[in-house]
Amino acid sequence: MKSNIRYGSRWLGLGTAILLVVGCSGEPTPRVSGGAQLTGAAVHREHTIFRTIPAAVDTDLAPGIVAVELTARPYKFTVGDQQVLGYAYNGQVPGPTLVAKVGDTVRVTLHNQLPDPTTIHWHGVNVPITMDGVPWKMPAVEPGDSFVYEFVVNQVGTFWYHPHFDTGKQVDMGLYGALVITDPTEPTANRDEVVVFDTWGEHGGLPAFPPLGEAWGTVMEKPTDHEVDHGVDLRQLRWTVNGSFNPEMDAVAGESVRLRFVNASNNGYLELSWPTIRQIAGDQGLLAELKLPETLVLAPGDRAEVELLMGEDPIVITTYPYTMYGGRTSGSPVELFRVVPKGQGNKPAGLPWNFSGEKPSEDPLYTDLVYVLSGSNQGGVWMINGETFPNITLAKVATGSRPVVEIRNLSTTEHPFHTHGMVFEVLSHNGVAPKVRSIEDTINIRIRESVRIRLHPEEPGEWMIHCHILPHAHGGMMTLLEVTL
Ligand SMILES: [Cu+2]
Repeated sequence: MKSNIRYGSRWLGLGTAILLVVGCSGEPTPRVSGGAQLTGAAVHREHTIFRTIPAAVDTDLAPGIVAVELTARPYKFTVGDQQVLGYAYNGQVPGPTLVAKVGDTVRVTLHNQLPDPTTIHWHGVNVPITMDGVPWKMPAVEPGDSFVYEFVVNQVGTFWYHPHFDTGKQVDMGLYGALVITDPTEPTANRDEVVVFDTWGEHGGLPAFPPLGEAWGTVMEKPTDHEVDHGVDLRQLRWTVNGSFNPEMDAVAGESVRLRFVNASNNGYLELSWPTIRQIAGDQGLLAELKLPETLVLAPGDRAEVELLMGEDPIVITTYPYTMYGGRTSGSPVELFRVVPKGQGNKPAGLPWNFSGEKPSEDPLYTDLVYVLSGSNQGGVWMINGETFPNITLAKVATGSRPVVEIRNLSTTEHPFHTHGMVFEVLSHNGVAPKVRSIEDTINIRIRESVRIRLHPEEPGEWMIHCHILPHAHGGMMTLLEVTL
């Protein structure tokens, strides 16, 4: 049986389909009551029903091929009680979840019905350079045109896709979705859900998007990034969970729930908190061992997977106020969503994940490349090694080499450092090596922090390396690294 069919049936129940019809009509999301008597929430709000993101339909029945059509077009939808005009893939925000098995060929036909050129970048997935969605290697897809992205997936985990053309605007307007690559030998949780977080402004009633009838351009032309970046005071950010505020997911006491988190915000950080976080995976699939962190920081672009072991008590997922300007700030944790079990039963045991237990590689104590991050909000110029994209020095590394890179953050904000086309192993943060081997494609560099990584270049091409705070990327914090044959 094809994986997408199996997952499709579990991820797209009838109840969800009905909900989506309601959502598409522009009516506010139906609400559920009953949250008031539950304990544990730092801030009580009325709850909406958790929306399972519909999986993309695989139009090719051949085994080993996942063929999907994605149409990007302007779309009216609701965020909370507010109707907005954004962009969407296949008329849904987040876009459909693409599900493939490791080893599958993924073929995505993108139809551009936007007024702007666009592309799709496969964040965290090693694809050929011509499939990476960066417009200087391949022309962007013009309005009215189509393009076929095709690549074989050899990694396992939770990835995401989004445009890499006018990225800050197009992602902000709703163009993003998850790509889940499964391993058939993994244990199966009773419920497996993608959870995509995004931020929306709440600043003096200003909508994150222009009200219906107003062109987006009128907002873009304003001299500040206030609306575009969802505001300056990032503590006020409101987070949507699969497009809804404060949803409630149901579960069954005695069962396990696997959650696949994606932070799709342009610039919002999450510091997730709930009793007993059981983190099983990061950017690049299973961790080397189960992690039980007190909190879980998700920088823009980051992914993580956790397992919830449901007893009879609800689990309330909150976030501490965390900003790029140095991390956690004052204020109580805010509820993002909750998982409420039905029935009776004890917490099950954790699933038998095949953790490798691998130790980190030894730091060879030489450095092949240094990236110094600098810049400031004053003028919005952000640099890597004193250069702003596209006026950069092209560094080169060889396919199959394992160059050591040191990233030093001399600016006054944190930066999620993201590599295209290759993953990397984390060697150390400020000289401290991780306990176990850690493979990533996006890593948060804190203020004044020095992080050493070892790149794994395997695919030739000129690859982007950039900050995933999208206003920083637009402000110049991008460079290219050429992987030579
Ligand atoms: Cu940055």
